[in-house]
Amino acid sequence: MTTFDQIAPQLEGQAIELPSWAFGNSGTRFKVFGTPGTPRSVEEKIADAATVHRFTGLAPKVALHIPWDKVDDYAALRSYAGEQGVELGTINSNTFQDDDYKFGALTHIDAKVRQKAIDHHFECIDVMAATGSRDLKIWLAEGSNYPGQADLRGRQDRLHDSLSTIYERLLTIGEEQRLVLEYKFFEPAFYHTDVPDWGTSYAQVSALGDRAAVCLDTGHHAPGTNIEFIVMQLLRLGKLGSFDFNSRFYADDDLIVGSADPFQLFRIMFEVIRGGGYGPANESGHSEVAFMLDQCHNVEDKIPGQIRSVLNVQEMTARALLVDRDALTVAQAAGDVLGAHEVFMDAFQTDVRPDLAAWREGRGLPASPMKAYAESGYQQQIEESRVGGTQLSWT
Ligand code: PSV
Ligand code: MN
Repeated sequence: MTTFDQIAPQLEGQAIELPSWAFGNSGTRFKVFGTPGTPRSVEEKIADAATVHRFTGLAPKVALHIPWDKVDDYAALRSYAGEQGVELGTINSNTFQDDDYKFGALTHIDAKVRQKAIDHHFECIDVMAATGSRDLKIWLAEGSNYPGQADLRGRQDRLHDSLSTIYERLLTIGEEQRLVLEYKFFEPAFYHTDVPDWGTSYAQVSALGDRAAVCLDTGHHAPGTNIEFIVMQLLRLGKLGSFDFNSRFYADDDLIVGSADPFQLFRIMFEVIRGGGYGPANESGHSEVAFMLDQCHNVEDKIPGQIRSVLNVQEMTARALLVDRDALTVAQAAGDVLGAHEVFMDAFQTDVRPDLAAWREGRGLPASPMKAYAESGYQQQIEESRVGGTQLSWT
């Protein structure tokens, strides 16, 4: 049996990146509900993200989405984040909310529209240079709704050309910057999507070079997909760049990670650990795989929603670390089907919450970050002070 004390050192330095948009209002195409205390500025979003980090010690970075988080002075925003105790992380581009992109952006048949989308990515790269961000994350809402509507092959070729131009520019701003390409099997397009699966993302990023990798959003697969298999394969190929963690029951629900299927999160973390994707940072201070959340809190309070999320990731990481890998290897080699399964399930069924509470206290963190946040008065304070102005949303 592996014990908590044996795995505890590996919990040090776990870092989960928070999405700035999780602190703004969000909803469905039917309704976006406002919540008292919602940020009216990027700075207020960063202050809320820093609050999650203060209570958990797990979330030292905030990812930005451009233009949602556009400001005049990114160097000043970087300093502000530093004063709050966090860093600015992944820069997400956005080519899905502009009329020109109705029929595509990086794949559009019209070179002028493609150039506009490329220029947007150049702007994101300039932002990265000012914020010190490592990753440019690209998700494309491109595809078609009806068979025959689009030239599937032509779009794939144009995507390659556009991504190559962006990638070449990215290489000019530093040694460590990376392009990560996110896939999603449908939505907003319903017949075909230009980057629908990990294989297409892998083919596109492999054609770019070493500093391009795949982003795996856990909500972007057909129901029943074995996501941990994809994790294993991408790590095996050296192309797992980042995660967008969330949970789903039906489609891209963007619910709290680990809430719909904690066992799936455990299985994913097990493959991440076994594949070498989890661990101490390299010499530039980064672990290779970026663990980001991509969630929306439509009906629950956003800050405790994010606290719950990072705690869920930490709990499933601890349980996955508890798998007795030696015993598992022996059972697998012996063809002991049920023995191997039992080793795996023993770790999953272990309640690590009391050990984690004690571990946190030993590091000057609250034993229960959820309770400590609820008692801190921060929620009341933002609800009372953030009156007037326009609450930020995903538009
Ligand atoms: C698309 O559904 C996505 O997962 C991408 O990561 C976007 O950038 C993000 O959601 C925005 O909500
Ligand atoms: Mn995503």
